[in-house]
Amino acid sequence: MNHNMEKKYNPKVIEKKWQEYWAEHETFKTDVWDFSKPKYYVLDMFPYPSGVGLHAGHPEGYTATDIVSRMKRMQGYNVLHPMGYDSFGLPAEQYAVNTGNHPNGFTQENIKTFSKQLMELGFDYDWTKMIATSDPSFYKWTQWIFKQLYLDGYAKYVDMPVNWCEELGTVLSNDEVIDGKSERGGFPVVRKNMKQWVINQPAFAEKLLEGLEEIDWPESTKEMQRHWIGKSEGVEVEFDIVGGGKFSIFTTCIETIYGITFMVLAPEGDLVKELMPRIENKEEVQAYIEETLKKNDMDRTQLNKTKSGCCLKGVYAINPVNGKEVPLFIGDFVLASYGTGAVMAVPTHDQRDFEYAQVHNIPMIQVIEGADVTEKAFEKGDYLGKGCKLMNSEEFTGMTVEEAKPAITDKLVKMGVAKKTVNYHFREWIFARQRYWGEPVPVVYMENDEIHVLDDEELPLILPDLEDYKGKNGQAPLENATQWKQYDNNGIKGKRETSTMPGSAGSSWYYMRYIDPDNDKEFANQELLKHWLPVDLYIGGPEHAVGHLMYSRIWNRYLYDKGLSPVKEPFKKLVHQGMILGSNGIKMGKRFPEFVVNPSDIVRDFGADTLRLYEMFMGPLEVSKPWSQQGVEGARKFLNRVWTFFTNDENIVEDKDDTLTKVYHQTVKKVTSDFEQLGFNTAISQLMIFVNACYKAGKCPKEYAEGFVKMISCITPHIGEEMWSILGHDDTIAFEPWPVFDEEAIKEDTVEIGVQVNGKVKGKVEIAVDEESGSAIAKAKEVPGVKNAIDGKNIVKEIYVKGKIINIVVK
Ligand code: ANZ
Repeated sequence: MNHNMEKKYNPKVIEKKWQEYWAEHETFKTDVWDFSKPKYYVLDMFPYPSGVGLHAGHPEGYTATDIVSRMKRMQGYNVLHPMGYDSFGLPAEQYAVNTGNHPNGFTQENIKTFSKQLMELGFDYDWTKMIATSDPSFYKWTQWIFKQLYLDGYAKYVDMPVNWCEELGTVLSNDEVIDGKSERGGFPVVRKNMKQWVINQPAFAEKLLEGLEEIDWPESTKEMQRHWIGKSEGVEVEFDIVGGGKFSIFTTCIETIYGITFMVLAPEGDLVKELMPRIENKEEVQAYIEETLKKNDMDRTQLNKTKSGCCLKGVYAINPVNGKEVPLFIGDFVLASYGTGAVMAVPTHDQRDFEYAQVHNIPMIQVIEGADVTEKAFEKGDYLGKGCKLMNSEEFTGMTVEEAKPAITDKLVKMGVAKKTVNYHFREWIFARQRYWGEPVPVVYMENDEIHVLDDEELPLILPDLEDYKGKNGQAPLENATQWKQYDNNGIKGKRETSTMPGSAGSSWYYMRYIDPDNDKEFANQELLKHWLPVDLYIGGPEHAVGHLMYSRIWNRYLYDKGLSPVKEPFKKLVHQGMILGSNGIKMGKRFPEFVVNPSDIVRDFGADTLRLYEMFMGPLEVSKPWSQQGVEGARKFLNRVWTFFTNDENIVEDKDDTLTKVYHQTVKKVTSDFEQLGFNTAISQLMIFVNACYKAGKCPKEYAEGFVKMISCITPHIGEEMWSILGHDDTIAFEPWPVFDEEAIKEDTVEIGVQVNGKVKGKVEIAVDEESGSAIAKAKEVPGVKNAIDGKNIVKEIYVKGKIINIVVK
């Protein structure tokens, strides 16, 4: 029978057919309680359900995880591959402000559109496990985890300087501020003191650093996290003040202590206030302090800023190593919030100190040899050279920097004026926003000023409806919820917190909830978490390197320490996909709307399988690559070619002749290992080689055809399923065993190796893999180029490195 000969590849029909089949049969529903197979948890960074739907970048990472999850399922794993929505956030809120409608309606609409689009791409998500962070049954547990953080002292309500953005009417975290402007919108951000909810991230700094050592993440991402944590080892030294009092400084370069010519205090620090009565130029100092308070940390610490400040006239400190009196200054480059809020300044060996000293005419003492004290030295970065010797440093003169560090520290420790310390640049995570569309913080400020955290039975604390979603005068919109705000329960009276949690709250633990999304007793069953964590493979954009990927590590580590997460690190392997650029090589976006590709258009015109295949064939997953419509057409052509060959039953033969054996096994081997390593473009190249070989052979043994269809079905599942059924199977291909390869069949029986004469390549020779040295060399000598080179010469030596090279030495 030849029933398929005439049937053309029609993705419209088969894609719909198989999407319906998978939905109807719940093909990809994971029984999380089935522990009989090994587990594999593969995770995508879930999208924010924006109003514009999927963009061309979404299918890239999602297809990558889809391929891996399909292969793992065929390899016998119980695979969990869920999808959900990071659905709290600013755009929905702005929509509410503009239209007066509740942001939830808008969000639900967007979620529907996204889910429909994702289903049209044929991803093997278990939709029964879908979550949305704005869903009360989800945020109940976000609030619950926050509550635990509060009860354990990690979430605190403190008065602190925050990044305030007037335009956005909210506080921003440090990573939402770039160059003194809001990341979103580019509005000015100022420092302002406010009572804030914060999470004590520095408490986890050391554990987070250690954890990085055990995970398979891009080194660049780990480095960004280390940098963000900013561990700094140094010494705290106490300085006496002439006429009474003392203060401490923090330095990482104690070896330069003989080079101190002044000290600088943070202008906003308490010490300056205490010293005020003794300061001769009070007005000048006061004016400078006020000036400083207007600036944010970024403006203050950037290297290229001028070193403003002023002297505290009449006040001197005493250098403990030599009793020298040194003047005190204030300068905004010293932050009250880092170290001790005071520095010893060594203008010869620190660039900021150097610039400050130049502006304020302060003398300099060089204490390290070889570092010439000019701006040039700083440009070269060699002013604190490794291995350089100390000078002008009493008994330490002549020691290297490395020797002097511990020696000087020892001396100061013995004098009782110093101790070794570690500082982290890592700050508290500001955990409240003056916004509506976020999780309410489940606390009440009681009439006696104490904080009452809600009982578990009161969770979720549901976001109330508002008539006006805009906060007045920068106040939280929930201030408008006059009824809701008032709390009166069991004799406890007070006012609810009206700010909400930041966007990163729900995404800090969502991957745990997928495992047990309907649990209403706990955030997830512990036995299930033990079985399913860690996530085996996590794919998402590099823009989350220090935000989401740091916060979720912190929440997990907290839960781990508490015995509520089974793993120290939640994401075992992490990969960032590259960006899909417009065909003009520029990021797709509003600037060049004509270059924006809508994945749904490609699905409509070419089919989902073509889109999937194309995005995987564009280049290595991790690199950014430009869109090419020709490439899309090429992908579609390849699928036509595949379809034409494998659905023609005249081409598929029962008996195996050996023509395709080698290329088939090579293909299985390469595709398997490429899929493991996420090398999809090279796997596709190999599949193309196989298809070409099939055309050349004119027929293909059924076993190989089936193996091929299984492999390609991971990339292009609809055509895969359809071809599988045409090959005579009734069931989905999803659980068919993954093809295996035979190493014997791949073994090359001949190799081509280079032949050198006196170290120069003169030609190549084909020999058997196990060729004897004597006959290999004899064959090599027959190669024309080699023959010429040795003709009439005296052969001194003949070397044969098996399977690699032959070298003939002549005189
Ligand atoms: C003297 C010195 C000499 C320094 C020298 C450096 C080079 P990290 O690595 O970031 O920890 N410092 C200390 N506290 C500060 C604060 N609150 N605001 C601004 N700067 C502060 O940097 C530590 C160095 O930064 C310290 O070492 C101190 O300057 C400065 F040749 O002390 B150093």
